[in-house]
This record gives sequence, structure tokens and C-alpha cells, in this order.
Amino acid sequence: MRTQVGIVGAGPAGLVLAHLLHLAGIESVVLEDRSRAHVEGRIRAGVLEQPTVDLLDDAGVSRRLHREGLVHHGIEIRFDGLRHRIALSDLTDGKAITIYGQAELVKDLIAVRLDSGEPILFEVEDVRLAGLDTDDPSISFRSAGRDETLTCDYIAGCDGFHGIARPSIPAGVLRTFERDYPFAWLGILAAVAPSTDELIYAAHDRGFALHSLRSPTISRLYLQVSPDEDIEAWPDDRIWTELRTRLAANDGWTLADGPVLDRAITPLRSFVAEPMQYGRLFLAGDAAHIVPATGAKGLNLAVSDVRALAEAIVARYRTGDESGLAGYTERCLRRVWRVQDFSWWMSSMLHLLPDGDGFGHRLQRAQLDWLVSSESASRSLAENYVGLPFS
Ligand code: FAS
Ligand code: PHB
Repeated sequence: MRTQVGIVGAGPAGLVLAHLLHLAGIESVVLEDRSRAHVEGRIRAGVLEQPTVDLLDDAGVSRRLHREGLVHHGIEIRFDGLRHRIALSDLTDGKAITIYGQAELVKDLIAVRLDSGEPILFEVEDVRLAGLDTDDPSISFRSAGRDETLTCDYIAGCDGFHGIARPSIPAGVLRTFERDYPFAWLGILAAVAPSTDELIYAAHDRGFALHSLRSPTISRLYLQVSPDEDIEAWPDDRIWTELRTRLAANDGWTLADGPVLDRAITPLRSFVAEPMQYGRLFLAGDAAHIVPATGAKGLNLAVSDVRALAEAIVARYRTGDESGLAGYTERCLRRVWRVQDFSWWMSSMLHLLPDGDGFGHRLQRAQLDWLVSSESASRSLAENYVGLPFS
């Protein structure tokens, strides 16, 4: 098999990249090791930044997103029983976020890929990369019981944090940066109408809680738990009781509960691998970096990476200009580290942290008080939350 760009992974990064290259007339093959049903069924992110929605509009894959997505113009920060709205759109000249489950976006992108007739192979096995520092890199894998080799000009490692692309880079090349947070998120999807029109981020003495949503009948909520928490220790009624406590407001607001459709505990971490490339291999999305979900950035950062990668690859094929490929890491890292800083700040401000003498807790309250009382502080959050313009 031969193609121009071999793409490992059919998550948001791989699928958006494949579509952007297709629109530019560049061939690619997408290799995914899970089944289509599994990939389309993974419950993960839910918030799309304005630049992400704009890119999906330009790429012609946003019709269902606009039909079913929920446009939000603000978020709420809740602490000490008080409710504070951050007016995102008022503070950012009309930018907004769109609530649209990652699983729905992946379904749309897979459908577009299949309609294009371009190859996407599911349930491939034993994917290995070779020749990354040559002009003829290749991907070997097994598909339908047959050993295959895909030769290509470039390889995009879009296979997530646990994929094989990043580990394929020889030892000593990468420098990695990591922070493991002393907490995780217990996330649920529940068949109950959301008790709020906009996201609620709550800082509580028992821990952080987040009320998000997916549709007028489906709610998405999260609880801060310890990193080694056992999900079996959290039956539905305990989850709802804890959410009710942490999200409580002093104006009589109530939280409706309902059947839990999906539940999972996700550790929170910050991770960056530099450089995001080696020879003809380019890393994008979670393969290169992880951010704590507090800032709702993981999926959006994956999209911004592949926008830059697609632009660089298209320039190379159209004009022979390889500067975009050479500058890929530097261009992506500017946004990666801005998003890391924002996500770390949101996480550190809102979560209950180990704090011997209460100094840290008082700093958190001072940050929250400043955030909700200063327009410039609120604007700073709003600009980062709706998504900074692509470079
Ligand atoms: P992905 O991990 O989405 O996709 C990688 C793909 O590569 C997967 O389909 C995988 O099956 C495939 N793959 C892996 N190894 C392979 C191999 N060897 N060969 C072929 N294919 C291979 N972000 C938010 O903004 N908000 C959230 O609430 C949020 N919640 C999350 C919950 C969980 C449990 C996880 C793990 C992540 C969450 N994220 C969240 C972050 C998440 O949305 C990622 O940022 C986003 O999926 C990144 O997309 P990709 O880089 O495409 O990686
Ligand atoms: C979600 O809806 O899944 C979501 C929203 C905001 C976050 C993280 C996750 O910060």
C-alpha cells in the first residue's frame, strides 16, 4: 500500500487531519486499532471552542453540530453558595462555546471519511512505524488477518496518550514535562434534563464539581475524587448526594437526578512531549500533550495541532515549501503551553488541594473573589475559555 500521509488514530486529531488533507486533494490512510462502534461510543469531551467550530464550518462538517449542538454565551462559577456568571460572549466580542459531545463529532467525521471513499481501516493490529528518519517512512500493521505495509511521505501520530507513535521516537530525542494532580474526575452521563442552561464550575470544601450537559435530556456531570478512587464505591445515590452538596446554591437552586448511563474515573494530568516531530513523523493531539479537563481544552488543542500540520503538509506539496513542517513544533507549542497554563490555573483554583495550614485554601478564595469581581480577570478567563485565535 502507498499513500502520501499515513495517519495513526481515528480520534478527533486523526479524523480532522484526514479531512483537511482530503479537501486539499492530498491522499491519506487512517489506521485505527479499535472498532468503529468503540470509537464512536467513547464518552469524553463536550465543549468546542469558537475557533474549533469555525474550522469545522470551513471544512463543511458542522451541519449536525449546528442542528444539535448547544451554543452557550456564559459559564457559572459557584462557591460559598453564591452564583457568579462569566459572560463569555459579552467579554469576547461575541465569541461562544458549543456543547457537542466528542462522540458525536467523531461520528460526523467518520461518516464524512467514508463518504469520501478515502481509506479508513478499523481494528488494525500490531501497528509499527519504521524509517522515520528517511524519505520513505512506513507503517506495518495487520488488518483482517493479513500483514500489510503502508509506505508514505509523512506519518501523523494521532493515536492518543497511550498510542505507539510517541514511543516510536528514539530514546534521547524527546524531552517530556509532566504534572500529576492529586485528584481525578468521576464523570457520569445521566438521562435527566440538565438543571442548568450553562455549565456550572463549583469549588466546594468537599471538592470540585462540574455540571455540564449534552442535550435537553442528557446531563454530563463530574466530581473530584482521589486518583485511586474505586468507582464501585460510588453507587448512583452516593454520586447524586455528593453532587447535590457540592453544587448547592443559597437561592434554592435544585439538582435533578436520573439514571446514570455511563460512568468513568479519569486521572488528571499535564503532559507535554517536545519536540512534536521526528523526521517524517508528526505528533498531534493527546499523542503529544495532555491537559487537565478543567479548561475543556483537550479536544480543541488536538484540532489546533492538526490545523497547523495540514497547512504545513499542503504547503509542502503545493509549493515545495517545507518551512511549515520544520516549524510545526514551535508553532504548536506556543498554544500548547498557553493552554497548559490556563488549564493548570483553572484546576488549581477550583479543586480541593492537600493544604496543611489553610494557606492554599485562602489563596484559592482570593483568586475566586478577584475573578468574579474584576472585569479584567473575568475577561482573561473568557478569552482563554472560548479559545484564542489560531496563530
Ligand atoms: P484520542 O485518544 O481521542 O484518539 C486516539 C485514537 O487512536 C483512538 O481512537 C485510539 O483507539 C487510537 N489508537 C491508539 N493506539 C493506536 C494504535 N496503536 N494504532 C491505531 N490506532 C490507535 N477533553 C476535554 O476537553 N474535555 C473532557 O471532558 C475530556 N474528557 C476525557 C475523558 C477521558 C477518559 C479521556 C481519555 C480524555 C478526555 N478528554 C477530555 C481529552 C480528550 O477529549 C482528548 O483531548 C481528545 O480525545 C484528543 O483527541 P486525539 O488526540 O485524537 O486522541
Ligand atoms: C464536558 O461537557 O464533558 C466538559 C465540560 C467542561 C469541562 C470538561 C468537560 O471543563
